[in-house]
Amino acid sequence: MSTAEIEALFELPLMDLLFRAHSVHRANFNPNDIQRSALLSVKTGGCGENCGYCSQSAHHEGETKREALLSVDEVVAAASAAKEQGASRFCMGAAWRSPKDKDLEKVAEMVSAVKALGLETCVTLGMLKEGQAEALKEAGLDYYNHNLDTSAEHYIKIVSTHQQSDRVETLGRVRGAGLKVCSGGIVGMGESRRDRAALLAQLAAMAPQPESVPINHLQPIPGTPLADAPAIDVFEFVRTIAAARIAMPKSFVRLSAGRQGMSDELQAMCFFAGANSIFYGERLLTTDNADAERDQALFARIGLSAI
Ligand code: SAM
Ligand code: DTB
Ligand code: SF4
Repeated sequence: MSTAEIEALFELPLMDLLFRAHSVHRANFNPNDIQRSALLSVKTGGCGENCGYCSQSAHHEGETKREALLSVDEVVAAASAAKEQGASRFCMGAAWRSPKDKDLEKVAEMVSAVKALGLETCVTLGMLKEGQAEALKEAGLDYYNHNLDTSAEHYIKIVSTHQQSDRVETLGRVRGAGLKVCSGGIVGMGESRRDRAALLAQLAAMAPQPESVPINHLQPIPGTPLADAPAIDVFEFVRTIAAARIAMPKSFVRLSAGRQGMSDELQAMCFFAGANSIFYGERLLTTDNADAERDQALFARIGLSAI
């Protein structure tokens, strides 16, 4: 679908858009299923990139407390706890522009150990160079997360230390190594509706489309350039989920950062619009997530089952 076609979806009356998105959702998935991924920051803060939304950039006053790379044992303990709580996938994030080969070896060990617990594995480590995606695949990695984050046009206003095209290149390496792709973006960074449509068009144009598409609501971090970004209308967020579902009918669309601040009703509307995955567990990377008890209660009330 083109940017203009996706923009036209955004322009529909909300009820028409929801009906269309839910019909596409139903034709491709059981609408009562929800996939749950847990997240762990395995290396926190001190990142040399200047992504304007991020709590981990060394360029921002609001940088979070730095932590060195965790040990394999620490990661395994967190992954076991996540499995116990019901997560099916464990995603490990590192605040790197790109991993050094020595770091990658350590992460590969983490991946193998998490895989051995019977969990699906995902990592998000920044840009990859030749051969690194293959090494991760070899270690048992299922998914690589690397978000395009926003339209190419808006990206240059948010980050200047790399380009969105660098991210596209890494996604090519990930796909080339036979890994599944997790790629999505952030809504609420001062972008226009056209930027949101352009991001979805760019993701949808990938062949094959990403298996997993996280849609994050900006978590404004004090001391970052986007701390005071204007809030977007909640229905515009729902529209973004619905448009993602229509443009990428077979992808898992993940209702990602920002759930903590959303009402149960708003989350239910996002699930109706086609979101069928969440980040599950008390923490995202450096900020709090909706807690698991609340999620379980919500799923029980509305009849969603974990897959
Ligand atoms: N350094 C790697 C990278 O940039 O790809 C991996 C970690 S980075 C924190 C992973 C993703 O988290 C970003 O691409 C962005 O989509 C999301 N993210 C980071 N900070 C966020 C925030 N404040 N609100 C919403 N999403 C955020
Ligand atoms: C993604 O799309 N969202 C996650 C994960 N992929 C790595 C990260 C959200 C981070 C939210 C802000 C924080 O906790 O630092
Ligand atoms: Fe944050 Fe990743 Fe950007 Fe580093 S590269 S500042 S960790 S989003």
